Amino acid sequence: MKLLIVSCLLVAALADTQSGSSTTSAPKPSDKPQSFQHQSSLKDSTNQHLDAKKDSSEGASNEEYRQLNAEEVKQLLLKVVDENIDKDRNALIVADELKEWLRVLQEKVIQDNVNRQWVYYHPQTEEVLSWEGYYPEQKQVVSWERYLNYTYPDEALKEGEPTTPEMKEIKDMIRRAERRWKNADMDGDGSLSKEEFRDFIHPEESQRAGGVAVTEAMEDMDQDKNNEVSLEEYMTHLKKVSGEEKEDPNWAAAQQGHFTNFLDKNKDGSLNEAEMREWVVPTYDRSEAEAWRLISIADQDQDSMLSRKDIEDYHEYFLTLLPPEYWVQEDPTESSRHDEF
Ligand SMILES: [Ca+2]
Ligand SMILES: [Ca+2]
Ligand SMILES: [Ca+2]
Ligand SMILES: [Ca+2]
Repeated sequence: MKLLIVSCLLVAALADTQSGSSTTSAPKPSDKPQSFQHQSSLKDSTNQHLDAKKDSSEGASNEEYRQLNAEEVKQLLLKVVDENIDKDRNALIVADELKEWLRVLQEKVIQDNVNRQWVYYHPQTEEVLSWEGYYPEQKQVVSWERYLNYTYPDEALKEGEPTTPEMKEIKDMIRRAERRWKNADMDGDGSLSKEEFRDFIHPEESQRAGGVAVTEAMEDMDQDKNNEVSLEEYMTHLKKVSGEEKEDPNWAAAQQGHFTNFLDKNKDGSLNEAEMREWVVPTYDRSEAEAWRLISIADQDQDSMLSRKDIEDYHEYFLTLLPPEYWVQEDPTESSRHDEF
């Protein structure tokens, strides 16, 4: 779960940003526009499953991750800046350097999540004919049946009408998962390869597979079922998925402003499917947008670059530049722990 908390932070950090803003007074972290987050997607149920398994193996000695103090955060940040971000070692950070690092981090979070879940389902090796048709290839796949059996209780997999509200909810989840599965299954053989599985877990990361994430977002948010998400429906959703940042008095106004000025392109007061798609599966480069947002916050001499001092002075805005391993305890089940950046 800890990794997931970080991934939420990171995804939120790679949020939409109003372009061209060069304000001199820095916005508060709570003013940051909210990027799309799933509220009741199948991801959550799968992750609960994984967490339950992990908790039982770790027992009660499961410590909370350590809170870093401000000085430690600054030192870590500068270390990351020097070792990972400042590629040309000139002690100045330009947008491209920041963008590349944000991209590396986002990819790592997604790949870790995919790896973790992939291993959980114990993929099986299948022999498939290569595209030339001559040499059989070994391919690891997870079948839909295996996914079902490993994710949901037996009772939910029985035929017939659900008997309790909880069962109905799980059955709805399974229907949603099946739609996602078919959407990710590019060759239509009923099983997912690891590449297909990535589109299943993170459809919002792919222009090809992203349509299903837009459909799910519509279903979650469009309460009056008019195929548009009104400002009110949007705010209701954000309140459900966001954490303590919503307690900040500026938060609601900032989110409403983002809806009106940025997401609602045709200014009719609600989000149609195309506008929802641009929010959920944006076509613009989120890493680049976030890089410029960070520069606009901390660039004290307005030269479009960040010095080490800029980052030190505004360190609380740069926490998302820390790689996930600084935030989580060593997890022996983490298979990709030793990935090199
Ligand atoms: Ca540099
Ligand atoms: Ca397949
Ligand atoms: Ca609506
Ligand atoms: Ca609109």
